[in-house]
Amino acid sequence: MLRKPGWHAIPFVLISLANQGCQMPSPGTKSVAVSHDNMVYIKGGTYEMGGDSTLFTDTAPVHKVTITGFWIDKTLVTNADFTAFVNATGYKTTAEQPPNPADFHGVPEAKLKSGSVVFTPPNSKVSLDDVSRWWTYVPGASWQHPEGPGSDISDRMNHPVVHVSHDDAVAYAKWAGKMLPSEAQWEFAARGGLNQKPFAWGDTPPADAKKPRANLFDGIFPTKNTLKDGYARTSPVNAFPPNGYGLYDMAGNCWQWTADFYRSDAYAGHTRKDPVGPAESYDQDEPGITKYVQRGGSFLCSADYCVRYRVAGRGKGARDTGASNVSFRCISLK
Ligand SMILES: [Ca+2]
Repeated sequence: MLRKPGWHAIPFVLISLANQGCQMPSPGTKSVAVSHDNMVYIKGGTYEMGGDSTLFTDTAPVHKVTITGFWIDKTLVTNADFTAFVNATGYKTTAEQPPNPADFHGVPEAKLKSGSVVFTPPNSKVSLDDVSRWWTYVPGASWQHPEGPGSDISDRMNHPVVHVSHDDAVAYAKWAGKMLPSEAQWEFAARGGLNQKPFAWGDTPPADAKKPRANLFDGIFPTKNTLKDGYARTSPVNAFPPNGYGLYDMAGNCWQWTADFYRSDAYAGHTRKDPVGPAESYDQDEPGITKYVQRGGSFLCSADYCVRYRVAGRGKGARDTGASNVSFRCISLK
């Protein structure tokens, strides 16, 4: 019995320390010439965007969309890629910057420490309605220290960069001469040429596949991970089979930021050709927080909770908030 899809988005109250108001771009983020290395050209075409609204009401209606051809990264942006960006620019991510006390009235300044939220699995069964039972704000957690101080990325250079905010992803994309995909571009690429299939690889649910198709949460979320796919957290960006367009991790591993604002009814406003997101975001769960769409699901998605690794599934995240399962990939129009 499929449980009603849960939600991995992190409530504002939990990550308030990670929300730091308007971030000024770091100096020196001059673009490099765009390279098509590690990219695939997606020939333009028309497809049916959206999915089963009985599972996710925000994936309705299924509608025809025509996409102009574009280049897209084969893999998520890795720690090695992000290191090159930071070395070239001196960029500091949102999670590495101290919170502005002006944004946190009533919070003692001593508690305003930079950091990010980290998946911390509980030891015993918990209510799936309370995400604070498996998300912890960890001072010092950042892309370089994914589980906080004491952890590092030295043996994860080919894993996706994590703890990146939307601001961070946009800054990287600009430096690389690229951009973030729209939802419509992302889903067209993720479907890999298949029409209205539930998964990026076709019809077979991950649990029924002979070999793991993606880095998901195997077992009973969030306490019992059987590690059937071999990974409790992130995995190398090419560890699982690519989809029909040669793209890796279009399901699982890490959520992927897109360029589009989140609204549950966004598709009602889509144009037929190259649709973009709404003019402003609105999330009924947390009105007033600017949110962008994330796609693909992550290593925390399971069959009994948050099945948003389905190719039509949509996620959402506050603009200035990353997490230990949030990353991105880029596109280029030329
Ligand atoms: Ca896994």
